[in-house]
Amino acid sequence: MNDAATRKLALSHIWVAFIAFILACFMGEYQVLERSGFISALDSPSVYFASVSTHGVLMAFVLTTFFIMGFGYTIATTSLKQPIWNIKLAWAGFGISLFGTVLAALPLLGGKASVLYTFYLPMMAHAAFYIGATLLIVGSWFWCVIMLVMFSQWKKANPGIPVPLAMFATTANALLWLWTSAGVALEVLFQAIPLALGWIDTIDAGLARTLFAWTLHPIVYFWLIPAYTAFYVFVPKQAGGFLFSDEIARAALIVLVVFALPIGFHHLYMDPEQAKGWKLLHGIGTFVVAIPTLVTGFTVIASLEIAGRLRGGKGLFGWILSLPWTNTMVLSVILALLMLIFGGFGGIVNASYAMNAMIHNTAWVPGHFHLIFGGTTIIMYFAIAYYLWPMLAGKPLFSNSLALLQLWTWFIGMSILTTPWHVLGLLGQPRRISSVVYNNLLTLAWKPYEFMMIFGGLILLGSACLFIYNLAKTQLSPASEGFDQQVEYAEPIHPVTSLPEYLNGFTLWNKVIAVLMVISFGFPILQFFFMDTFGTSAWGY
Ligand code: HAS
Ligand code: CU
Repeated sequence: MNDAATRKLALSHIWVAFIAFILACFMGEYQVLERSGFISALDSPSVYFASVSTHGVLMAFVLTTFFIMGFGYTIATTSLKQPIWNIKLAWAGFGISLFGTVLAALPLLGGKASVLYTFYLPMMAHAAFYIGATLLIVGSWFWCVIMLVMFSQWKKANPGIPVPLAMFATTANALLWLWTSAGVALEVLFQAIPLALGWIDTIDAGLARTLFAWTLHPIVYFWLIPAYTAFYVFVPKQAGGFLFSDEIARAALIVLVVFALPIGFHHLYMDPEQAKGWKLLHGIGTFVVAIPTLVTGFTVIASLEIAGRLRGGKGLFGWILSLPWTNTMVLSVILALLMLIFGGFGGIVNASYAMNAMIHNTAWVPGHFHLIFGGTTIIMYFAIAYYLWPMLAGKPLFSNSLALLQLWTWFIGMSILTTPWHVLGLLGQPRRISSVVYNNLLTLAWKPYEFMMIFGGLILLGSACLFIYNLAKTQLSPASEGFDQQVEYAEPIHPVTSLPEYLNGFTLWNKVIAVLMVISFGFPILQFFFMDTFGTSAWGY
């Protein structure tokens, strides 16, 4: 495995990620309880919104960013077989992101930033929240730079040789993140912080929502790419087979990165500040971005089939049974794909312009993203952690059977939590509300689903505790003599010896992204500077 310095760096990042995660899980369970109205002592909109804002920020920004950075450092050093380029810079990035997280957490926990993780302006939080969030992002840019430098240095030193797929995927994600975070950075620097500090009196809320939409879609793929990386570079090997195609994997990652960016208006279908032609354009792009996910699903299932057949599986579906279901990586991918079917289906409904009106701002939307993010994506973060922990901590995993139980309970809990949300959305229950008790016939129909949610949340909380327990026990167990496990990368069934430059680098794709961004966001942003618009003053804190 990589050197001790990298292991410490990666472990520190990933521990921050999982501490944020477990805290947010407790908040989640409180939220379903409060929202249901079953325990009147818990009723408190102000505590609810403080909690749900902290939960969202911890899960969507802190867990993801720190996990992705830690995972990236591990991938870079093990796949390129090189130490971190400039480890001091990496620690500086860690420190800045951690400081930003703590700074943002203070107003969040104090109820001074109850603006949810999307913090739509003109709702106002304490300036420390925006400054903290900005620092979290700035720290992560250090990581992006390190990934890009290591990628290019390796390419220069190994001309004509394909960059290892794992590093290709990680660099794709670093590049995606630089492009993605620019939208929200502009919003926060030029609108939120000046407004919060009283430097300006009003902002344009339409412009703020447009800039946030720039970030809001690609950020979900920033979260997702580590899961896809594991699908491609760990799963086939762990299942006992080969990757179906290295080239298809690269092509899927490229389409994912390029088309993730210019399509954010599917979050603004119901907003008035953008015209319908632009929404249609972004809508079409949204359907294009679903394709690499379908391709990824295909490649992973094909790789699993190769493994299943190599293990002696016969018949149309017999190979599924012969997969090693007790391998945490293999079990996770199966459960992740199952959740992806329904989470992705919900995404397609959301993306369909007319159907969006049916579910927008209802409980359906948290149903969609808890299933596809909390389900598909996070279960792969667990799988990655279980796989890497022995190598990072230098000790075997405390308990594989506990890990399997944890993965199954996460899957069951997430299914029980999100199915009612989808139904409730269709029954008209709004999202972002602290109480569902309106005392009429409509809300009576919601009751059984509220029960299910509490139950699903409890299972998830138990599962999350098991996860942390297993990792902590592994790390705290006495060092094992001679334990030396290495990260093993899957081989493609047809080895790649050379690749065209467009499948081995990002220069061309950067240019394509720049053109697409100008087309899809140029006029929609510039219009705010040509139009007479009404400024909005801050509202809330
Ligand atoms: Fe989404 C809202 C559209 C994917 C996250 N999404 C959200 C929000 C979040 C989020 C956080 O168009 C809420 C934002 C907010 O707070 O306002 N989403 C999509 C589409 C996709 C999609 C089209 N979303 C994601 C992913 C996320 C994520 C991934 C996080 C990681 N989403 C939307 C839209 C909205 C939205 C609208 C706005 C809604 C509104 O009105 O507010 C696609 O990428 C999905 C493509 C996936 C598929 C599924 C393919 C299935 C496969 C599985 C095959 C497996 C088999 C089983 C056959 C089409 C590949 C094998 C079995 C074995 C045993 C081996
Ligand atoms: Cu989106």
